[in-house]
Amino acid sequence: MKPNLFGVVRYSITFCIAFCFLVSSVKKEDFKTCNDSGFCKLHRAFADTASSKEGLKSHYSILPDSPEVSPEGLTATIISSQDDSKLQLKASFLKNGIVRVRIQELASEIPRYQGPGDYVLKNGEGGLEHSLYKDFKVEPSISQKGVRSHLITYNKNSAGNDLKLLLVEEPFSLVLSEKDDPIIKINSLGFFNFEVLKPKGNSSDGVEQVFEEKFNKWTDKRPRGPQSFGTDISFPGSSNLGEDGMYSEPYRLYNLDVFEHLDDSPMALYGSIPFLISHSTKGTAGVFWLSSSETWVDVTREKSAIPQIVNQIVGTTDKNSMNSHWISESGVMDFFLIPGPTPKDVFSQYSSLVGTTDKPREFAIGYHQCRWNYLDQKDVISVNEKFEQHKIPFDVIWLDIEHTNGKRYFTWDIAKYPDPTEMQNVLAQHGRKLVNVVDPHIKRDNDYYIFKQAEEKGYFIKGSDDKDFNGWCWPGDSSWIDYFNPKASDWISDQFSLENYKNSTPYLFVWNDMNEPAIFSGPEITMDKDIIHYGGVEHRDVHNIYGMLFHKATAEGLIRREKVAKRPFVLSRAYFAGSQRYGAIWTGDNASEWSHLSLSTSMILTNNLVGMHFSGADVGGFFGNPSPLMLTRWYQLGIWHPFFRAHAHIDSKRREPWLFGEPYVSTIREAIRLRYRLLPYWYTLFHEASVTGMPIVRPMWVEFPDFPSIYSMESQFMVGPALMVAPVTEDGEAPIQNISFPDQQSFYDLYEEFSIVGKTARDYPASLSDNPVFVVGGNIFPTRERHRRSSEAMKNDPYTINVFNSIKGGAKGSLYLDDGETYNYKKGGYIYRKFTFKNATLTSQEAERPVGSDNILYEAYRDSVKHIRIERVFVVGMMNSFSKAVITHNGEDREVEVTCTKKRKGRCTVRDPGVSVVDDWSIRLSF
Ligand code: NBV
Repeated sequence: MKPNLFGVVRYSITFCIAFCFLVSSVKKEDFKTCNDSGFCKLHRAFADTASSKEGLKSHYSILPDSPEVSPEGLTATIISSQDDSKLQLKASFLKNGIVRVRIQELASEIPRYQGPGDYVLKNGEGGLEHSLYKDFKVEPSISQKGVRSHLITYNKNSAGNDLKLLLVEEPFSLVLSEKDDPIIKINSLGFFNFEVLKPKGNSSDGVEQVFEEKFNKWTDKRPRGPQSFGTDISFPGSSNLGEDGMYSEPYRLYNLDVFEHLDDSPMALYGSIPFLISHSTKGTAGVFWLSSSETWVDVTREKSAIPQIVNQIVGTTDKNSMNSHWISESGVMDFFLIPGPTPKDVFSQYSSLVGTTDKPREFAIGYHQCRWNYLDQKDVISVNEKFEQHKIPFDVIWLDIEHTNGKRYFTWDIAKYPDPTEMQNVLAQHGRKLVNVVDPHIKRDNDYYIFKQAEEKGYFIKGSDDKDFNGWCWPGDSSWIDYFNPKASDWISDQFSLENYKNSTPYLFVWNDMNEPAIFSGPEITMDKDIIHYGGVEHRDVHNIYGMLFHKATAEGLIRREKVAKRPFVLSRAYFAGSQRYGAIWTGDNASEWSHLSLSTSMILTNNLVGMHFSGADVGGFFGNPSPLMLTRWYQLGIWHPFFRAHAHIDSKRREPWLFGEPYVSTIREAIRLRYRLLPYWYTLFHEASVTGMPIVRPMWVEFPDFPSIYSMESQFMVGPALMVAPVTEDGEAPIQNISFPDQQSFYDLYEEFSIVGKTARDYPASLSDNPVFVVGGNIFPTRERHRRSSEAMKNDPYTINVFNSIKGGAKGSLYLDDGETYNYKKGGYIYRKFTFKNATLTSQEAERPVGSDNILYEAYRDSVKHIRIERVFVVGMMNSFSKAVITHNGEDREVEVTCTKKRKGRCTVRDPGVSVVDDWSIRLSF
């Protein structure tokens, strides 16, 4: 079994299933281990010492009488008894229960990078000021043992319980509690350790301080010297991480291009999101660590030998605690305690900081067909036609780096693609789009206009010699735009305009690859940390957000390129917290291996928990050649991931679905069609995620938080609240799937509609055509049942409403629709229906509209879709048989026929109830 949930850190590579084998040739020696990184090694050694001695006390304490209170929060001075260094602690409280803690030198001659808040937080640093909770109370106290502390009662959570933060003076520690139950503890293990910035010279013992650090052939000059920090953050009561979730190395959050990455490893990868969630039957909580510098995180189970310094004061023993040790290289120690208490609260609290997934273009949630590379224009058109012939829907075809003139992005290899505009128009006539790759490395070539302009304007990142930084990448000698310069970022956005990007049309969208940034000639295949960006910022401080800034600039370019702003679609490989505001990401270069097939779900679930909802994995596996069976299984899984794209390496064999013959092509067609039938449900989930921050695909515990037996489960997962997917990810003609049903709820097989009530598990032999999916009773979801070539071709199709009764009877669900491309929805141009089924009556009502919605845009949109009707209603799980339905619509009652069958676990069908999707109506089943 996989580790459970607590280890929901970051990024891409998450957790592996036991026994996954992969032949991988990752070059481990190219990448640092904790031991190779001076600051990681230092903090781990510090933690080992702190854990080894019984009763060892942290040498940090709060300077007596330093705590001060203002409406902005509490400040205090932390002092180290080892070197008398002083740090300033600031704690501020947000209205939704979040506590922000910032720690840095009280005074320093050398400025510290003040953090990436302006890029990462949804409204920048200033945005949080409006969310401050100023009405908190502070009570200082002295325990019987003479320990001084300050108890801040600041808010209530959604359960109505008081939230309290306890600041203990000696040793310095913080405890966040709900009522009097600790939920998060800081420095309770004594790992807090802060390297204070000092000018170069001799240390107090006369030894010259070491500033430089070497790795392989590279030297990091570290001009400001060591400045790292770390602390333990524990979650009492969170005990469900399995042993196999533990690694000897910490998780590494440092965006890197790790070629042929392992399937189960805490090594760095393309993206990182420093957000950790803990869940237990007691509740859900999290910590968001706002640092864009290299960060390592150890996640460990409570070791009984560790003296719990804080426990002695707050009086709990927390035998079941999960501990994390966070270590960052530079910037300010800045973290947000996210109190929950429900999973839903945690997602909404986190997204109040970094924003939610931006609503995608509707086509972007359809199927994407990619490979490195479609050879030429003829090839693209022929693939488009073959999809028609085989009646397989798809929305987008992609061009990789070979479409350019010598890896000069924004250009075309005209010999291969003689008329790119015509090519895009042909696709558009079929309701389809094109995506081109635009990488961040710019070929150093005086005849290349992008290079020339960027060089003249001084927009490139500078090297240590103050000349444009020159590194090696696909085009040979290359330079990189400095997105920290707002003018440079703006300029690159302009390069996506229809005038500047020659042969581009509004049907062209973009893919940002290699934006970690990947630099073949750099340390660990990336940029040197001591490079200085615009504004004097060292790359070390901002490495993990570089890729996001390129993603953002690209998305802005696409928004701007038409007179009426349209939503962009940009796929990025690198990402950080906040990237969800700019587009989708994918999990990078996976392999055609069974282990990578199941791993993809682990990675995508993790990304969904940490707000990066629009993510997917290369269907088929990037490296290698999948067997027809593996490819089919991969499609059957891929349709359940928010971003659904097939992709393949240039050396892999062609693998468009029809190349494999029967029964594979039909099975793949069925899978893709199922994705398209469910697009209204997916689009509604994307809408809800964009408002609430709820993950689109969810680990089981999010929907069933009180069932510890499924906490670690990733072999089954939820797509929204209604569908539980149990994908087949192993070889064999008909492997037996052991499927769990965690609640005393009705689960219905999506295809057969029989219900399973009160069973905890069941064995299913899964033959090739089986793609096990179960509907959780109590849900209603919309589908569109006509097979079309693309999502655009479905726009006017009628809806089917699928009602699945809960065990007690009754169900609810929703349907969201808008024009799928503009921002009119922001001003009310959308339809959002809520469905309820109660007492044999299905009701459609308008969901609450935000105050200030524009009625004109609403009316206009409503008018444009009012012809779209509900063509069918299925109600599954009915005890009785009904013969008619009474439709109440526009103040009138009408009767229509109903057919009920016992065979299908009591399924009743109302055909053509004669109601529009935009109206209020009810359908009452009657005898
Ligand atoms: O642009 C080529 C590939 C691309 O197909 C892939 O999806 C990216 O992850 N790219 C990496 C660079 C080369 C990888 C070997």
